Amino acid sequence: MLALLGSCLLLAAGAFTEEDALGPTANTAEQIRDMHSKVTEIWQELTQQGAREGWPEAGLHAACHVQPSASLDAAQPRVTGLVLFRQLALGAKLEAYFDLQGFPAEANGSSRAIHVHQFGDVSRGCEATGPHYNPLAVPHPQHPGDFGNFAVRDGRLWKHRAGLAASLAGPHSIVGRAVVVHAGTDDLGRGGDQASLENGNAGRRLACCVVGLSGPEPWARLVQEHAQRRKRRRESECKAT
Ligand SMILES: [Cu+2]
Ligand SMILES: [Zn+2]
Repeated sequence: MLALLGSCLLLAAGAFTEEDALGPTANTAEQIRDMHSKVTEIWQELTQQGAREGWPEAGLHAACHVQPSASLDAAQPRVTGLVLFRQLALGAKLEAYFDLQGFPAEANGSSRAIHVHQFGDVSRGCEATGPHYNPLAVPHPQHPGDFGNFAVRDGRLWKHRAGLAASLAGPHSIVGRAVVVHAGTDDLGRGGDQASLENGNAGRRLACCVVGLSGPEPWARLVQEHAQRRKRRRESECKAT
């Protein structure tokens, strides 16, 4: 593979000299782009092959321990909790559990946006996590970590989502990046302004965390907890009707 990479670079270098001999370097930019995409392809193949071979049988897992933003003022709710991820195979869609509390009681029925942001730096509050993670330079809400809106009930938000575009491996892995919980609702790119196409006008960053690989235990525990919670909710709804 490395030999292939080397010969690829030599080929591209050869193309430059030829071009220079011909005079103007009109095609140089195109060739650089071409070489870049070839090298990226080889690198992706190499890393993905490694990831496939080392893939755990129970799937790859990650955990993100959500903490209130360090830069929040006292009037803002202090949201804490857990976001867990599972990916069963390389290239498979991601699944996630969102389990957050600390929203104000009057927030019932409101929707909060959650996204993956570029940097896993929460040292200066959630602002340090930068913009939405956007490896393909596309508009919002097509970013891999645009998880959308989540309903709050009794100060709590808990939800299982499947079919997410983000990945825990490969060149566009979200591991080491941040999950950010917003105070507002994501307008999903329909806000009619520039910010809508960058971040969905989702408002203040209430809380955030850094995605880190984990074992399968936290996921298994949360699956059980959620099943019990769903059962309790059903029972209380049955009693109420
Ligand atoms: Cu965000
Ligand atoms: Zn986005």
